[in-house]
Amino acid sequence: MKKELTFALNYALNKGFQIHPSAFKILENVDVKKLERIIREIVKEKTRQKLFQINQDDLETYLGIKDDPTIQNEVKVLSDPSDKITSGEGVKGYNALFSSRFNKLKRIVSDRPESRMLKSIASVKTAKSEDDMYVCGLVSLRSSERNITKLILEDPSGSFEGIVFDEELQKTAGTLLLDQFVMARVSLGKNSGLIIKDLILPDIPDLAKTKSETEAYAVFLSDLHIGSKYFMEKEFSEFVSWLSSPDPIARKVRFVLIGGDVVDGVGIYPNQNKELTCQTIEEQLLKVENLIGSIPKNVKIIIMPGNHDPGRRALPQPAIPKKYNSSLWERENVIMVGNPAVVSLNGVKVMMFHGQSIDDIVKTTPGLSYDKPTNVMKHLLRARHLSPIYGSQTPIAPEMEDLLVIEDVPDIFHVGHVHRAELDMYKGILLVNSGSWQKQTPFQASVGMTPNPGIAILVNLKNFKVFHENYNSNLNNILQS
Ligand code: D5M
Ligand code: FE
Ligand code: ZN
Repeated sequence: MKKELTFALNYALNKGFQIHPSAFKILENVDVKKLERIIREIVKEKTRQKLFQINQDDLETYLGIKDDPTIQNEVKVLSDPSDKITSGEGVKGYNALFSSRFNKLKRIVSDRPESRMLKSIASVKTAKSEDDMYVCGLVSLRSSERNITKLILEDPSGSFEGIVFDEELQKTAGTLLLDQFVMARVSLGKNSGLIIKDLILPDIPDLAKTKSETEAYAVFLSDLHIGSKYFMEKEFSEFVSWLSSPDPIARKVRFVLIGGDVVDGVGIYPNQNKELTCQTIEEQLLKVENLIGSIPKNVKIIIMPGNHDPGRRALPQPAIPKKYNSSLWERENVIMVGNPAVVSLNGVKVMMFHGQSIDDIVKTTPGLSYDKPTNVMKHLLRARHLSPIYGSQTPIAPEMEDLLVIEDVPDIFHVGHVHRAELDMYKGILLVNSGSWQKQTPFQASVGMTPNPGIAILVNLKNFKVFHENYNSNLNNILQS
C-alpha cells in the first residue's frame, strides 16, 4: 500500500472512523497528492454530521463523481454585445447612439398611462395651452442655483430648458444623471418659460420573478485581478477547492459567474508592472485557466470582462478575445460573454454588468457612495440604463444601437467593480455586488476605498436565498449593512 494511502487511512481511523471497503477501492485510485486533503475534509464534514463511517457515497460526492443529476445547469445567453459591436465612427455614431437610446426608452415608457399624452419638445415650446403637457427626453444639463433647479431636456425635435421650483421635485431632479432619459410633466409659466411639475423615470414594473425548478446554486464573483500582487490566490484557491468538497451547498453549485476584472491586465494604470506577478495577458489568463480548471465539470462558468481585461476599454465590451487563451475559451464548461450580458440560468434571468459607470455616478450624485454600490444599482434600474453619463470617465463607444439600455427586466442584477460585496433587493430583483478577490491596493488606500474582499456570494436559484462563503479572516459579518 502506498504510504500516502496508509497515512490517510490512519488519520481517519485515529479520529474514530470506519472505512467501508468500497470506499477503500476508490481511495486507492485517487491522486496521492490529493489524498490527505480529501480525507481531512471528509472527516471534518462527517464529524460535523456525527456520522463516523466513510462510505462509497461520501467519496463519490466529494470527488464530484456523483452529484444529484436532477439539478439542472442550463445556461442560455440571452444578450451579448460581442457580435453586435460595430463602432460607428464620429458624430454620426453618437447621434445614432443617442437616438437609439431615446427610442428604446420611449418604447419602455409607452405602456404608462401618461405616455398617451406625450408631445414632442418642439410642439410644447410653441404651445399656447395652459394645461399640463408631457414630454420626454435625455437630460443634457442639470444645474441648481438659488432656490431653483434647471434642466435641459432633448428629444429628436429639439431641446428646452425647464425650471423646477418644487422643493421635493428638486431633490429628484438633483439625482438625475446627465444623458439619462426622463419623462416630464410641464406647463407654460407666466413669462412663457416652461415649468417642470413632475419627473417620471422609466423604472422597473412589478413583475413576478422567475425561479429555478431545481435547487441549483449560482456563485457570484468578480474582480479577481489575477496577475496582481494583491490577488488573494490562497483564499481563492481554497474557495475553488470548497466547490469540490462534500459540503451539501457546494454539491448543488451549478453556475459560477465572474463579473469582470478577471485579470489585472497590463498597462491599465501607470507603473502597473511593479504591482504584477504575471507581466503578460497570456500568463495572467493561463493562471485563470489553472485556477478555475479544477471546478467540477458540471458547473458552468460564465466569464465577462471588466475594465482591466483585454479586448476594448469602451462599453459595451466584447468577450475577452480568444487569441489570448484559446484553451480557456474551448473548455466545455466555460462560456465567454461581453459586458454587459444577460444570461438565463435554469430560466432565471441574470443581468451581468461590470459596473464602470458607478465611478461617474458616485461623483456627480448627492447621496450615493462607494460603500453602498447597491444604491447605485437601484439608480441604474430606475434609469433603465447601465451607463447613462456620456463623456465622463467611463468610455462609451459610438455604437449605432445603444446596447446599455436595460430592455429586459432581470431576476438578478450582478455588478462588481467597486470591490465591496453587498446585497439588496429592488422591485423583486436581487441585487448582488460581488466584491473582489484582491486585497486593498496602495491606490485604494490612498483614496480611502476599503474593499471587503474574499467573499463568495451564493444564491439558491429555487428560492433566491443567499449565502456567503467568507475567506477573509479579518471580516465577520461582512454583508451586514
Ligand atoms: O476599480 C476599483 C475601484 O477603484 C473602482 O471604483 C474605481 C476605483 N479606481 C481604480 N483606479 C482608479 C483611478 N486611477 N482613478 C480613480 N478611481 C480608480 P478597478 O476597476 O478594480 O481598478
Ligand atoms: Fe476591479
Ligand atoms: Zn473594475
